[in-house]
Amino acid sequence: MNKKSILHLFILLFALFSLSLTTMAQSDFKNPVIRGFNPDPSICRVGDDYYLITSSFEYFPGLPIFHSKDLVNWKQIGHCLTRESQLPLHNAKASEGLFAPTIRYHDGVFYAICTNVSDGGNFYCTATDPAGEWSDPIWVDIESIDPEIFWDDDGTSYFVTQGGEGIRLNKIDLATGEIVGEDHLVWGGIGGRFPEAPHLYKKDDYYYLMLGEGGTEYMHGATIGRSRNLFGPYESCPLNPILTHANRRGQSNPIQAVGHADLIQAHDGSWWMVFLGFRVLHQWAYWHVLGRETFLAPVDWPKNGWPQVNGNGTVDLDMQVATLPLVPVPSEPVRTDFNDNKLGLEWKYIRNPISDNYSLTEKKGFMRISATPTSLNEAKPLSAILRRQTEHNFSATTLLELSSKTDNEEAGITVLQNNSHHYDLYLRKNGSKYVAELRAKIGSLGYVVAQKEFNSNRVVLEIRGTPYTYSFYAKEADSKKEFEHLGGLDTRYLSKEVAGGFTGVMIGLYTTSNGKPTKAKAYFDWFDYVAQE
Ligand code: 6LW
Repeated sequence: MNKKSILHLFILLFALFSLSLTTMAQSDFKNPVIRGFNPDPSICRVGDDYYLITSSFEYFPGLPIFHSKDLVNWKQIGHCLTRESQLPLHNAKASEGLFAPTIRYHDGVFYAICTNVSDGGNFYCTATDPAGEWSDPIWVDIESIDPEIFWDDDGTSYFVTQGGEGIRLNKIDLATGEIVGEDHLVWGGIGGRFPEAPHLYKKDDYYYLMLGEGGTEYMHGATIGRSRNLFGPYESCPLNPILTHANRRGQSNPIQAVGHADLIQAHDGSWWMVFLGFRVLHQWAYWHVLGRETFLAPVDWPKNGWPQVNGNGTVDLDMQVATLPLVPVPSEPVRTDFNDNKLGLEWKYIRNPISDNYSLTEKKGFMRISATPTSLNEAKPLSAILRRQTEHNFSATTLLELSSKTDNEEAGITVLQNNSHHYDLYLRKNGSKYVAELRAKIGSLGYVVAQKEFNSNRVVLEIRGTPYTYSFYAKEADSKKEFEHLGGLDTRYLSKEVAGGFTGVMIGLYTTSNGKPTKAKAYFDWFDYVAQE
């Protein structure tokens, strides 16, 4: 073989090796793809851009919007509801407010469809840029939840919802939100509890209707039916439930409650499913604290056939499957230094915030939060900013400067499932000194677990999480001393199984005067969040 042939052979072998590396790099991903409390995912595609929305309940802003180029790496780009005129949450108790949303793209317009169960009911907003701004809601007068809009081939638009016995279809005038014509109950699924989360797809001359069934806990699953006629009758898929862990195959899976799914055809023609599930902990009992998260699975959907999810309808934390070409997104910085004049998208308020209670400019480089009489135990707008706990193993640390005159005023850091289940590490005045206290609130049980006296109003507070324990530490900010360990509390009592509801543990920076008039202020210099997958 002459030199030229050897060179060509080398170039060919190198090209094949590079291609194999690229392919190898696209052959696995970790679930959940959006970590921490992000339930009821819905997805749409524009070209090779993917957009996803999740439910947000009593938290403000509402309906986070995420973007991806590969379905695996997601970055939040905004929220749909950022104004009180869009999102009244004054009446929202824990796990009320915004239930399951849908995001769709039609004729150049994005639609976010959802239900505010605490004020107004069903609505949709529109945008040409999914990062926002989004329009004010167009309210839809229909009693139901889990809405979506489906456009038929003739352009007719339908409002699809979960209503009582099953899934309802109503023609809708999208200019006004008016429901027109008769109400159609089209399919109730395969007989599971709570048929809900409907999503309609037109493929190969069939209408496919996918549901969540079994309830959004351990019996959850996704089922699908199809019909040549939009109004049915729908034939059940012989593989149903096409996704579930409520069976022998899924019973020991560390992911449970999979269901509430949405299907998407990728820009390369492959089919995928996003859905909710939760990462379960187990010590005799089962529980979860992170809330329902967003997961991804590949779908094999042959022409005129039925969709098959990940081969057998179950999924894993480590998915050994070929992905789209991966396009990583920048990871979140550990430190929030509060030097910017607005908070990052990961930060939320509970219900509609009182804007005067927050300032990033009053003391440059600090987040200033003014106390109000509302305590952590009340279903009211708490003076707090919160972010999701996204992993079982994490640390959350903050430097706090408390400006306070009385011992009923406090400020600190909390791990909060809801207003009746939270663990709080805070500083308050104690005569001429200060005291750091660790307090547990578990339903009707509440007590101060430990105290540590300090001379300074500047402290560093830290929570370290593991799957079974939250541990709490404090130290004076300007001393060389090590952290004082105040105690460890079970994660189990902040779980959904104990606290109930639909959200997940949030890590909050807060202040309150516990029911009395106050002028106290909390200045947070920085916040560090380190999470280990
Ligand atoms: C949502 C319903 C559900 O509206 O839980 O997972 C409700 N399923 O579809 C709140 O997330």
